Formats: sequence, C-alpha cells, structure tokens
Amino acid sequence: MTATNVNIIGLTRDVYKGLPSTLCAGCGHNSITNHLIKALYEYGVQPHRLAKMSGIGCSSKTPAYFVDSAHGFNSLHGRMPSAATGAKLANRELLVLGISGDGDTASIGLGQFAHMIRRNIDCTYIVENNGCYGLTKGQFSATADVGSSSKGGKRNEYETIDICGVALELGATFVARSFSGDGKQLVPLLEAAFSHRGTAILDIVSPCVTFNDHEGSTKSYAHVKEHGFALHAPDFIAGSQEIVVDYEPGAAQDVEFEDGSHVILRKLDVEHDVTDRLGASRILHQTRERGELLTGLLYVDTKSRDFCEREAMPSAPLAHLGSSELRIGRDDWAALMAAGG
Ligand SMILES: Cc1ncc(C[n+]2csc(CCOP(=O)(O)OP(=O)(O)O)c2C)c(N)n1
Ligand code: SF4
Repeated sequence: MTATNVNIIGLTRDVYKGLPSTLCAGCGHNSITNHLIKALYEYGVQPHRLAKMSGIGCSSKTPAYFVDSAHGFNSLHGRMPSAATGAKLANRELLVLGISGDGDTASIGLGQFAHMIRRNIDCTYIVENNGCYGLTKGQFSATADVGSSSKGGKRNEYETIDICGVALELGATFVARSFSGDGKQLVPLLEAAFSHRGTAILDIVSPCVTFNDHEGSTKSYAHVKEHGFALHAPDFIAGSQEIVVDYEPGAAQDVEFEDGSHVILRKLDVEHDVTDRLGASRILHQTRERGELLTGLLYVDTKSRDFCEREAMPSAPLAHLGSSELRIGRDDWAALMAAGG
C-alpha cells in the first residue's frame, strides 16, 4: 500500500485545488493561485473555514481556481472589503482571504481599502498587481509607474499609487510585497499573513502577459527580475512546530504571532527592523527612487487589536447564537438609551 501525502489536518493537496483556470497562459495570477494552494495546504486550512472574497477583474476570478469546497463571494468592482468585513463579522472562525487587483483596489476600491485598514478587519488582503486593467484590455491603472509605457507605446504621465506606501501611511498592521514568480518568498509571507490578527496587506506584482509585459513596462517579468530587491529570506513555522531553522545570532529577525507561529526573516543586503513603520516607509521611498522594486515583509505589528476584538464581538458564529443572545433585553435597551448610545 502506498502512503498518501497529507497535511497536518489529514487532507491531500488535491482538496486545495479549484476549477481549471480560464486566464491567459503565463498570467502571473495563475502562479499566485498555485502559491496559494501550496500555502493553504501547508497551513492546514479547513475548507469550510475559508471564505474567498473578491471584486471584479481577471485577478478577482482567482478564487474560482483554488479550494473548490470553500465559501466564496465574487462581489462588485472595488467592493471586496465590505463583503469580506461582513463575512468576518458574521463568523469570527473564518479565515477571510480577499483577492483584488490594482484597478479594483487603487481606483474604484480605494475608499474601501482605506477603511478596511483603518478598522483592522482580520483579513488577508491580496492585490494581484499588474499595473493595468487586464480584464478591460490593458488600460493603465493607478499603480502604473510614471514614465512607464503601454503596449501601444503611450507614456503614463500620472504619479503611481504605491499600495504598500499607502497601507503604511493608513496604519496597516501587516504590509508586505512579493512577486508572483517568487514562490520561495511568497508562500511563507502568505502563511504569515494567515496567522496575523488584523488586515494583512500583500501587494503581489503579477505580470499581465497579454497587455503589460513589454519593454517600457515596470510590471513585466523582465523588469521585476532585473530590478527586484528582496529585504530578507523568510521562513514560516506554524505554532505547533518546533523551530529548527538554523541562523547566526543577529542574522535574522524572529517575529512571533499571537497563535504561536513564527516568521523568521534572514537578513540579506540591508538592515531592516520590520516593527519600524517609519523605517519601512523610508526604505520604500529610497528603493523606489533608485528604480528598484522592494519585496519582503515591510512592517508588522503583532500586538494590535483587530476590529472584532475592539468591538467585543462574540467569538461564536452569529448563526450559532440563540435569539436571547442576539436580541438586547428591555432593561439593557433602556439603559443604553439613557446613556446616550
Ligand atoms: C462599476 C464598474 N466599473 C467598471 C467596470 C469595468 N471593469 C471591470 S474589471 C476592471 C478593472 C480590472 O483591473 P484590475 O483590478 O487591475 O484587475 P486585472 O483584470 O488587471 O487583474 C474594470 C474597470 C466594472 N466591472 N464595474
Ligand atoms: S488579460 Fe492579462 S491579467 Fe487578464 S488573464 Fe490575461 S494575462 Fe492575466
């Protein structure tokens, strides 16, 4: 009898697969799907505890291509955060995974993005960033770099919106950037984002091979390979596992999450403390000025309270509560009114 490979909760990798992709062959979004399948399998997520939320765009079709049996909701353009917020508030036991595009997030959905971060909703928020609107045939998005050009040779005259820069400024409690072609970096960052309690922003550069992979684009495979600048090499260690990663004292930063998991960040060429928000903004600016694409975990605050904790939401799913727990009593209502809300 041959032994079947299973994860820590006894499920095979096939359970984490979805429908066959209908995206273009070579699209970065397809690689992200494969890295998500690996991360969710390794992390041991129970499919019925996973909520895959998205907006509109090629990127927002991604949830169809992994964990077929999980919950999923493909919402309106730019509205993933409000749908994801509703899912989390209804059931705190869910691992909420929001998938969006740079068009979906940095234009029509910018307000929703800002307020999800401000509330620190417990959600892994992925931006599959290709610098264009792939689904509507490649127009520049707000994350296209000034001076970069379209497939037809048109120059983008407008300043870029840097997803990580804006997230840091808004007070996000977990900010990371990666590349669809770098699974070694992306998979541990995804697992760290799952463990983080709060909004975890993951800006993933994901080339659009059909409309934005030419010379002059700063979101092409060739550009990222040439100008990528990784902060560190991450390893993720789940709460239940022993830390066996070997590193010299001072050669890595160890970040512990509330669930007991760790991400070990081995230093590469620069010194960066991931708990220093100002330092993260500074290095982001410095590398952008040099024309480099900074990747890695930029900032994390593991002690912050998420929205449900701050608002003292019940830990049980709302659907499991009886009417006596859901409805406020006459006396409590009168006291609330007397206190002026
Ligand atoms: C309210 C509304 N406005 C505009 C559109 C048209 N539209 C669909 S997808 C999209 C942009 C998609 O770009 P992005 O989020 O970057 O995803 P990609 O397709 O590049 O992965 C737009 C403008 C829409 N569907 N709904
Ligand atoms: S149009 Fe671009 S973003 Fe959309 S599936 Fe094709 S390569 Fe991917």
